Amino acid sequence: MTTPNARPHLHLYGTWRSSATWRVRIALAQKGLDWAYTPIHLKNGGGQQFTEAYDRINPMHQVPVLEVEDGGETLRLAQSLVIVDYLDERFPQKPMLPQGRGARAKARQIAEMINSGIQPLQNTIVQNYVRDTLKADDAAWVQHWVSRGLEAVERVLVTTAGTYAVGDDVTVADACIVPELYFARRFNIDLAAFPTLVRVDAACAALPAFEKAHARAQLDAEP
Ligand SMILES: N[C@@H](CCC(=O)N[C@@H](CS)C(=O)NCC(=O)O)C(=O)O
Repeated sequence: MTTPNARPHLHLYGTWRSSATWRVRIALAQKGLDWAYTPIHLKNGGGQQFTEAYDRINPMHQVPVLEVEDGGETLRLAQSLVIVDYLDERFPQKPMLPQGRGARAKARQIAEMINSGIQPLQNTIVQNYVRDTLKADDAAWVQHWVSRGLEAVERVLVTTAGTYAVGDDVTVADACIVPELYFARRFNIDLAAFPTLVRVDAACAALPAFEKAHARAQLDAEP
C-alpha cells in the first residue's frame, strides 16, 4: 500500500538518444533520483510512439513521458520542460533554475530557444516528411535549421555563461544544450563557431549526473 510519505515511484518512457528524454534524465540524475524505464523505439515497426498502447499514454506520440506515483496518486506528464519544472517543485534539491529572477528567465529563454526554436525542426517525424513526402534532403534540412538555432544560442550564452550556461550552477539550459550538441555532432554540424556552447558542454560532461544521463549509458542504447 502506498503511504503519503513513501518515496515516489518514477517511471520514464523515452528513447536513449531522444534529446527531450535526455533533458529529463539530466534533471533526475542531478537530483539523485532513480527511475524505472520503458524504451519507446521511434523507428522500429513504424515507430512505437504510434502504437495504440502508447497513444493512450501520450496522444502527441512523443517521448518523454514521466509517470509519478506519489502519495497514492499517479500523475502522467509529457513535455520535457514541464517535467523538469515539476521535478524542481517536488524535489527541490539541486534546482534546475538559478537564483535570481533575471537569471531564471535567461535559463528558461535558452531552454525554450532549443525546445521550441530548434528541436521541433529536427524531429524524426519532420525528417521523415522532408525525405519521404517532399523528396528533399533531410540531412541538409536539419543542418540548416540546427546551425541557425545554435548560432543564436551561442550569442546569448556569451552574455550568460559562467562555468555552465547561466552562471556557475547547472540549470535547465544545460539540460537542453548537452543533448542538442550530441545531435548536432551526429549530423556533422560544424561547432567551431560555437565555442561557448562547446565549453559548457564539456563542463557538463565532467559531472557524474551527466554521465548517468548520457544516451550511451541507457539500456536501449545502440552501438
Ligand atoms: N517539446 C517536447 C518534444 C518531444 C519530442 O519531440 N520528442 C521526440 C523525441 S526527442 C519524439 O518523440 N519524436 C517522435 C517523432 O518524431 O515521431 C518535449 O520537450 O517533450
